[in-house]
Amino acid sequence: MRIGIVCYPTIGGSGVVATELGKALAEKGHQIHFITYDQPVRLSSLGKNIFYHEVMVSQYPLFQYTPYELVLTSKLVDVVKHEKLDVLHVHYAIPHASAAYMAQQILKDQGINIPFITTLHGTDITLVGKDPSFEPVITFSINNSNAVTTVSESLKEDTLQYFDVKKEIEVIPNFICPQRHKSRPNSDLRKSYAADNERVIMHMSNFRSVKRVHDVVKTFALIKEKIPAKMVFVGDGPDRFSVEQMCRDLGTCKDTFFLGKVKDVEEVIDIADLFILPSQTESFGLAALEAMISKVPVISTNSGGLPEVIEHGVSGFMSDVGDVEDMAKNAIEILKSEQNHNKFKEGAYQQAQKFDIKNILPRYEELYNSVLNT
Ligand code: GMT
Repeated sequence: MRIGIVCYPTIGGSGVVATELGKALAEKGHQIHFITYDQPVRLSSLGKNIFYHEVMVSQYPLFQYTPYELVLTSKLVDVVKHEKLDVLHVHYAIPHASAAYMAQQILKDQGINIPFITTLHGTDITLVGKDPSFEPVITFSINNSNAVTTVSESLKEDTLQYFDVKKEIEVIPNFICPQRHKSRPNSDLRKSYAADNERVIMHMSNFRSVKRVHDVVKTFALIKEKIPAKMVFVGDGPDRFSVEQMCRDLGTCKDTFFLGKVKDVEEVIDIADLFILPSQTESFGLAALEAMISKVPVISTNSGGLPEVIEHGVSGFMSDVGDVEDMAKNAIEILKSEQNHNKFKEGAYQQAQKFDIKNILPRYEELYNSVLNT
């Protein structure tokens, strides 16, 4: 099959999922065309069956806001026509689904039929999508997609709650590529942050307010009262400055490291003993899954799709949003003994196996086939 994949090329989860999906499909012999404004971060090198088409947006003095969606649409028309694509798969509704719809209509006028699938990832629905200024376009493009998927049951429910969706939604959960996350303990790296008797607690995110990164700082301060530990933050974003400020205020700075953005998360996640994800909401929580496959138990909230990913009491624990005391208590429970820690590490790993890409890939292939046959 010749498949066009549209996604954000940035470090965020939707771009990672789209890129890893494309790479796995290419390995199975499908021809994959990534169409986006920059080379996706996880597409470090192009391999067999993989092609990348850059959407180049020019600046004109007339435009205060450059119309990216129109340039993307024209690119989609061009790539579908000349690379003879069978199907388009767009990740994140805004603005990819409406661009795909418009490309579909333009191509129809030229006698070319191209179905498109929209995968909803989370903030396109829960944060951005329900902004009334986007609502009519999102509703329309979801309803006019040839197929729609969400990455969790929870996101499906949110989509049905916030939008007047008539289209059937299939839940296809996010996945992990175990090969990529094969354990490669880097004791030198670990030693540069923590002594042998100290635990390494990690948080990784885009530091947006939905991630509640300040709760990580508060939770760590409570853990630190009971257990020798170091805190490692991975990622960057709008809240980083105030998070660093809070560490200074709470006096946890000397035990805290901010690594900034890391492209290949598996290279750092291995050094963690515990992962914290205290999000306000999380449609899925790919970062938690990436921790779990590296045998790192997870402390998180019980919001959104997280209960579909984390098995409470087995791969970690979930608490109510903002309940930092409970999160700290749970962290201490996991780390209280080597034996207990090992039990949770194994539980995390076993739970993550359920999301092995080998179980998920065929579901996307079936979906592509189903839209081709309608
Ligand atoms: O806002 C973000 O966290 C980024 C966003 C994205 O598009 O990269 O993440 C969303 O999609 C991920 C991949 O499906 C999910 O694992 C994240 O849970 C989801 N983020 C939220 O729902 C907040």
